Amino acid sequence: MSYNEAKKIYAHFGVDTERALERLAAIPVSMHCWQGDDVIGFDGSAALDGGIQTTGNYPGRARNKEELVADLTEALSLVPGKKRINLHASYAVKSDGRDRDELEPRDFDYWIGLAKKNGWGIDFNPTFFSHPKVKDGLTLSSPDEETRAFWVRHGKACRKISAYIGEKLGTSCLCNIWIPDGYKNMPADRLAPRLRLKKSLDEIYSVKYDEKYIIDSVESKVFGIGLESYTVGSAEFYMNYAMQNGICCLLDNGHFHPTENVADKIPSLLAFCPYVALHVTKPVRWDSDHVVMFEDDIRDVAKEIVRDGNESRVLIGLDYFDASINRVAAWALGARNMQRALLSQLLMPWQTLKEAQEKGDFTYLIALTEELKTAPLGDVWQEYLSRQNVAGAEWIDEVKRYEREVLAKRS
Ligand code: RNT
Ligand code: ZN
Repeated sequence: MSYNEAKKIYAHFGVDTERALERLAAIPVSMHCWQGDDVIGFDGSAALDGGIQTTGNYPGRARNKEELVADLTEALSLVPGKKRINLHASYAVKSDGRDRDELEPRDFDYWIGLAKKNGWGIDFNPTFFSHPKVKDGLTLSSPDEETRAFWVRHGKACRKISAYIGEKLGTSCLCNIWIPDGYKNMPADRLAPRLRLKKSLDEIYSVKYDEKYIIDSVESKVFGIGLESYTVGSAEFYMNYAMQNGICCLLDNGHFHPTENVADKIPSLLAFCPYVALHVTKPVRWDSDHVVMFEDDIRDVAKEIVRDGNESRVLIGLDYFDASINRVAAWALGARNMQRALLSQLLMPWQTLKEAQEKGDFTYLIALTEELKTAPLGDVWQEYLSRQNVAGAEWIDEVKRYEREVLAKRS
């Protein structure tokens, strides 16, 4: 079927495919740099810790910034739409031995230059893991004052860097705080670590920046590997902290109980805050960080972003790290699937469905929703890809070529 026929079918349901494609092209998706090197970074860490894990040993891991940037650029050439990249502080490009608490904005000039050249925005994350200053698994909630102060300095340095990035690129940089702090076994005190985290955050956020340059977020979690009994930065802790302090929550859909509906948290938060940030991932039984697939839960997330026109308030970032498949393919797959999910929901007649709900006509609501499930989404997707000059299903052949010519030569 051709795009023109698909367009007619959607028009029959009151959906304007041209408008959907226009909106889709304007929604930024932030591509996480850490899929390419198994979250190792450039600052000397040999292995990933903090209760998160990459599993698999597929050949071709990027071992330095040249390889990482080449792979990321290759992956992004296979992804349609508006792009941002998401960096961690551990990907600083500096030639001296300054530690993470002494990072400076100029350490990210390399990335800023690259983003400028390619028209990408940048988002940022302080790195509170894979570092000798993590003491007994704790950072901002540590009872050891020297440790806590080190990580507060790191958080402050990262916010300064984020504001600098936002200013240089003319698009506000999301600065997201996630810490691994927690306990493997049952703690004797669940309050004191949280009060210390609160104090640390107060110190980090005491410096005020313009929202034009930086948007701050905090990312909660249920548990990490080896930290199963207690997580200092729980959902309730951060939600209250964010509300009290005018910052935003970041929802990672791997960070909730498996039966929780993470999509439904988006409108709940939007009722109170200007922004909600996302780490989109595919959790399989736990926070396993599998590649995002075109599946119901991701379509539900996409639904909550576009259905009320909130695409400028929901900041979409990807967060997964699969080392068992070609990493460039992993990047492209997840980003394409996120876009595909957004398109699937942009092609729904939400106004009509909302009216049916208001009238209490749930029969019509269900009937129309079900009919649209088999509407020709694929033809509109193909049209989008060709307008964006991005490969269709043959993108995987390009990744295979890149694997043969570049990745395979690395070992
Ligand atoms: C960990 C969090 C966090 C990290 C990245 C690397 O559970 O999801 O966002 O995955 O920052
Ligand atoms: Zn995350």
